[in-house]
Amino acid sequence: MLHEYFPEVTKPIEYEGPQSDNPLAFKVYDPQKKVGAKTMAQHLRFAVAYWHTFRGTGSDMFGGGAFERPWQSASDPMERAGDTLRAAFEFFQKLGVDYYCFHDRDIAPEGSDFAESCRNLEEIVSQAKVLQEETGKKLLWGTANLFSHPMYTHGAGSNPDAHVFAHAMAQVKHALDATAELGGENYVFWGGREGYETLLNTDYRHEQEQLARFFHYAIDYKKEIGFEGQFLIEPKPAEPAKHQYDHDAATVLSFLREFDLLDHFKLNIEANHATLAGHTFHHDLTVAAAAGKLGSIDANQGDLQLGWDTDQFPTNLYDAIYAMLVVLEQGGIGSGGLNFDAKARRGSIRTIDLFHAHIGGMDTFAKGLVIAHKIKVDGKLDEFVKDRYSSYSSGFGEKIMHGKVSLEEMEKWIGEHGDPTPRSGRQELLENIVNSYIFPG
Ligand code: XUL
Ligand code: CO
Repeated sequence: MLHEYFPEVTKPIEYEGPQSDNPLAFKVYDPQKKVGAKTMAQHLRFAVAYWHTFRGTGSDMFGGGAFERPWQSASDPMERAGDTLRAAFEFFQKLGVDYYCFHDRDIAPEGSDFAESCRNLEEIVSQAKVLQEETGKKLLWGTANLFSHPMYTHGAGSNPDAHVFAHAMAQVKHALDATAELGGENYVFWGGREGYETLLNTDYRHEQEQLARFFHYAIDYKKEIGFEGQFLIEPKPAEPAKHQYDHDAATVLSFLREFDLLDHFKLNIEANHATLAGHTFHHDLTVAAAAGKLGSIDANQGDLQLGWDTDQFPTNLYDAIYAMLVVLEQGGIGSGGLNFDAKARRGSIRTIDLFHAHIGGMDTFAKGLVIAHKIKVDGKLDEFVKDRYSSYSSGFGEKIMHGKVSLEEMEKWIGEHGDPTPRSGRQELLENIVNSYIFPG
């Protein structure tokens, strides 16, 4: 009999509905329930983040690990990695989540040299493959950790030392192999330390060109091995670097366009990264989607009082509604999903807390989906926006949009029609309309 890591959860978490007071049940998320043409599970494609949930220790900058995880107790690193993997698959099954995401160094330990690290990864990947086949669980995305090792202190692809660049590329090669081997549906690049601390030692243009080269090499290798997954870049403005190159969705899109990379990438938008950049989650999702490039979501939330990446589990219903409005508007999240890049708080030391955290995030997004779908079906908001721009859809406005009107003609038009009448943006009315879908009734 295999060791059980979550004995407190005696049966898989199930939907019991809003009246249930069972903390180990979903109140809204009902995987097979249809919302429009798809089930909730198909819309939401939830994923568990391996690093926080199974490798997180609760450490912060004022103190080391606070969690004692039974799967992390073996003294041999490979035995520990195997135990962690089994704990992870028990968790996925009990929680009823179909997907997970990992960094290479989350699932397999660093060896004494690069070759040993690669062997460790291959060994754990072969174990993961068996567990995926046994359980039907799938890999949403893999990635390489190119930020923890001290060699990456000054960046990976943007490192001033070509030796480090080559190491990072070799690591990406193996992480891509691992992701492909496990049927990963995407591969993520989060530029952990791709940025700078001071411009006094930095050739900004050179680092941008290096980074572009790094991505082009990755694309070439993707083709070479026939990996079909979607490449994603995850923007973040700062932390750990003072200034990160993938600042926000708009910056990444502009970088991709400049370096002829746009066709090969979509974006993985993380809520807490968007707010760190001084935007709302809704904003960065909208910017990505408007370019046809919203590929996946790291679902979490920050803390207004704390100015850093707190990676909390998402409980904010408005954020979830707005996110799902963007997703529904673009016809779904495609091969992406909602990855809970979130950690239970340092004080939440019990393994059961990991269940409560995910259940809360899943119910929040399920509710967001249901409400966003209602808003879409009713069409009031869409109609309002359409009407707001209707002056561009015919006559003089349509000609303007086609670039067919000279400035002289515009001046003449003003002469004939007088000054425009100001119109209300009706924000409060629209906010009340959103609330009307939330209020019970
Ligand atoms: C860091 C972060 C990463 C990426 C994957 O802030 O979000 O965990 O999601 O490297
Ligand atoms: Co993330």
